[in-house]
Amino acid sequence: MKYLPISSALFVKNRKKFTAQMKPNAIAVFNSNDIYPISADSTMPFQQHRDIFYLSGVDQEESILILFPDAPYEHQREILFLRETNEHIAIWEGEKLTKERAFEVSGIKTVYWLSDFEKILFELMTYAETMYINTNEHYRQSVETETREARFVKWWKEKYPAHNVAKSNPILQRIRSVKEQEELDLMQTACNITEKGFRRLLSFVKPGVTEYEIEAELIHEFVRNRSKGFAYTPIIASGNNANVLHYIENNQPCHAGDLILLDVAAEYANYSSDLSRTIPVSGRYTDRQKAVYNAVLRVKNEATKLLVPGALWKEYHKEVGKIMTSELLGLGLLDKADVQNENPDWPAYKKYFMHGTSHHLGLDTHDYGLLHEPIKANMVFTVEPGIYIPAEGFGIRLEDNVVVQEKGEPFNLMRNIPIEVEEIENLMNV
Ligand SMILES: [Mn+2]
Repeated sequence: MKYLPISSALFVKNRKKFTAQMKPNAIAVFNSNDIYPISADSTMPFQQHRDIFYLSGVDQEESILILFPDAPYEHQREILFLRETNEHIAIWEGEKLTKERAFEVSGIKTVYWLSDFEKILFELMTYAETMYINTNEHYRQSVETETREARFVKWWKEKYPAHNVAKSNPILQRIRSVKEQEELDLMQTACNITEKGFRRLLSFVKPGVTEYEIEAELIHEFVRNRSKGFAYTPIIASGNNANVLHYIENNQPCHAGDLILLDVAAEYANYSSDLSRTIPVSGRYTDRQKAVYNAVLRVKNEATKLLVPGALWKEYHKEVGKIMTSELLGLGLLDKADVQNENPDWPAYKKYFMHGTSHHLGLDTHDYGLLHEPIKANMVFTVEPGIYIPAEGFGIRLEDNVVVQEKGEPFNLMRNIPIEVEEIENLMNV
């Protein structure tokens, strides 16, 4: 891990929030992700399952967490199982968590090796009435492989068919969406690393650079600041590539006069940041580019103000749609008839702005959060309107990450990342 140690107090709090919502006499189990194979003996870099990380801080494969708050004996209420390590294994595999180190990371006193898991689980199951299984109910999930968690759930239910089953996911969605101060600090760090990468670009971009050279500048800056890299696959889209919403080829040269849409951001300690900026290859926006840019910026600023406690997700998007519609009328991209005749299920503005304005942000880039429940303080959202005009050869998206406040406007974690036209032009022309 490149990130600095995180206080175990965060994970202690997170577990308390989870167990407070469990039914009486219930046991919950959480698994690490598998290390996914490529072929032969090569593997993808390990990515910890965000739920076990959130509840324990353990960032290692083949780990299992048990929570059983009503277990008869105190040492059975929180248990970690880890892959066995010793001095010999450390020589080959590098350092893995020892039992002592696992306690420091997680605050969990009872730590066993994985080989003891089935035996200890059996004893606990004889006391428990309900088993909390961890399924993935994220609104955008689409998983084709069987995760280690899913494999375990299958085995667990088959082995213990007489227990009641309950779902961990709604509890996790609810508690993970409201961030603790420690989490906001980690997310601010991720945003600060992203800022360094973006500033580095501003002095690097000029006509003739390729999209992948820009990607290389970013990864260099991210890793040297303790990030493991991009929080999500980066989009570096010059000219009309910006109008392909999920353009990730990043293999084209950037031409004078074009814009580059950058949707690029660093992770830190498994927390995502999520930035979009749109900059001119030549260091100056044309008047038309500037007009569209400032329209997108106004929509972003107005939309941000709507993210307040009690706001409803669907209403929020409707309101942003109205703001966007008025900007598109101002730019001459829509006329009054387009709006009067619009289909309420696919309003006219969607021709130029076809994606959502916001999503939860946290340990996942599209983070947990129950979208049918009102917005709460300390939720973190992206705000990312865009206007895409293939006929004019450019698309513009601007995206910041903001924290909903108890009172007043959201706090912008990206307040220091240049966004005004003048500031970007000045920094590109030093
Ligand atoms: Mn986003």
